[in-house]
Amino acid sequence: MKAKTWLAVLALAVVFLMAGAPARAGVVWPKGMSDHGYLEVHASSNLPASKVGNYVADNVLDGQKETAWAEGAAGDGLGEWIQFNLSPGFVVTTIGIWNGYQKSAERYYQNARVKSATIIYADGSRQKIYLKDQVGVQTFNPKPGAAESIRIVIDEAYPGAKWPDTCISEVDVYLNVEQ
Ligand SMILES: [Ca+2]
Repeated sequence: MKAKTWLAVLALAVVFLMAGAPARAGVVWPKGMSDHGYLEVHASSNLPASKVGNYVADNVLDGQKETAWAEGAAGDGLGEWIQFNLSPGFVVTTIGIWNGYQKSAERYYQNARVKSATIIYADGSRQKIYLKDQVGVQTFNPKPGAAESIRIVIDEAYPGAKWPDTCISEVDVYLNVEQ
């Protein structure tokens, strides 16, 4: 199948899925965008599930700030990362990060939050970002034409009052069709 035809099929599938089917794990429908593809997310580590929930990478794409990815390395998890692979023919236009575990104000401060991170693109280029220690979403402009994948590496963390685990509740990866 020719690339153009394939893209048309993908676009139709996206429209169909948006029309009625519920979002499934690993797929994100960025809020307010009309052209978007699929995303797959995985991480370098995650905290094992507890009695109250799990902390897997998919939690950053479920649209709920009450669930989070928590890295599973020792300490604040510096050097741990979460990576998004996106469908061919799409580029990332905006990245929104819901820092920390935003289930509640208490949970937010009990766990560590990202203070700074490095975004690593598929071509190996890097972008340093700094995050505020606050709830809600913080948006960043990726490098123009960012395609294939983005990896967010934790460089520094705001320490948690109770647990050292660094958390991210949601990542809104806005996609657009590659021009
Ligand atoms: Ca979530």
